[in-house]
Amino acid sequence: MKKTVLITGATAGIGKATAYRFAAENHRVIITGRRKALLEKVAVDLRDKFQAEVLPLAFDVRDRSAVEQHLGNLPDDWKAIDILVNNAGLAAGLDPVHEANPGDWDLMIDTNVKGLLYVSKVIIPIMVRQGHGHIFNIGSIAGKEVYPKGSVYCATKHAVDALTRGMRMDLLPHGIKVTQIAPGATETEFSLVRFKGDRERAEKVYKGYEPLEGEDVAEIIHFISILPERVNVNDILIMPMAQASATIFHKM
Ligand code: NDP
Ligand code: 8X3
Repeated sequence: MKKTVLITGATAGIGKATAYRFAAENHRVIITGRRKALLEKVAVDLRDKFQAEVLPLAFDVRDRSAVEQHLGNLPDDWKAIDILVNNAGLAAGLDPVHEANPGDWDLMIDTNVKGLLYVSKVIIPIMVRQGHGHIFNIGSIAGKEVYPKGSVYCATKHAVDALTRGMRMDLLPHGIKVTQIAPGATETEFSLVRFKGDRERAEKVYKGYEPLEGEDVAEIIHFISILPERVNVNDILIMPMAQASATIFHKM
C-alpha cells in the first residue's frame, strides 16, 4: 500500500537516504530541511529516478511558527501522514562542558529536542484522528551513553530516548507505533557540521574503519516500517561492525 512519509532533515545524510529508500518503494514523501536549493534538488532527483510523488518543504524545525505554518497547512492530499521520521538534528562542537559555547547548546537543544517536539505536535493529532501511524525518532548511541566533551549533544539524545518512551505510552491507545533508531558512527555531514566546516577534522572521525552509511540506517527504518501490524520494534541500536561503544573502535 502506498504510504505518505514525512522525513525531517532530508537534504543530507540519514534523512536523505531514508527519502530515497521510501521513494524507491513507490511511497509518497514529504521532505524537509533548511537548505531550499538542496531540498529541491533531492525532490527533482526522486521524481526522475522513481517517478515519486514528492513534497519539499523548506523550514527550520527550531522555528515553531514556521513548523506550524508548513506542516499545519499541508495540501489536502498530503495530510494523511502514515510515517513520521523525526530525523533533523545535529551536534555542534566537541568541548568540555566548561569550555563549550552556549550558542552551540541552544542550537542542539532547540533542534534535537524542541524541533522534534514542534514537528510531532503538529503531526501526532493527524495520526490520532486516523487511528494509525508510525513515528521514528532518530536517537543515537549518544542517547544510550555519555562520552567526554559531548555532554550536551548526549543530553539531547537522552531526551530523544525519553521522549520516544513517553510518546509510546501516550500514543498506545491510538494505534500509533513509536520506534527509536539509535545509530552509532554514520558517515554523513554530521561531523562536518559538528566541526563547523573543518573537513580534515571531520574526515578523521571515519578513518581506519568502515562507518555506517546513511543507506544502512534507512534500510533498517524501512524494514521496521513493513513489519506486521502486530509488531513494533521499540528501540534499535545500530553500530558499524568496528564499533563496540560510543568511544571504543577497532581501527586499522
Ligand atoms: P547530516 O548533517 O548529514 O543531516 C542532518 C539533516 O538535518 C540535514 O538534512 C539538515 O538539513 C537537517 N537539519 C539540521 N538542523 C535543522 C533545522 N534546524 N531545521 C531543519 N532541518 C535541520 O547528519 P545525519 O544524517 O548524520 O543526522 C541525522 C540525524 O541522525 C541527527 O538527528 C543526528 O543527531 C542523528 N545521528 C547521526 C549519527 C551519525 O554518526 N551521523 C549517529 C547517530 C545519530 P539542513 O541543513 O538543510 O537544514
Ligand atoms: C552521532 C554519533 O557518537 O558522534 O550521534 O555521538 S556520536
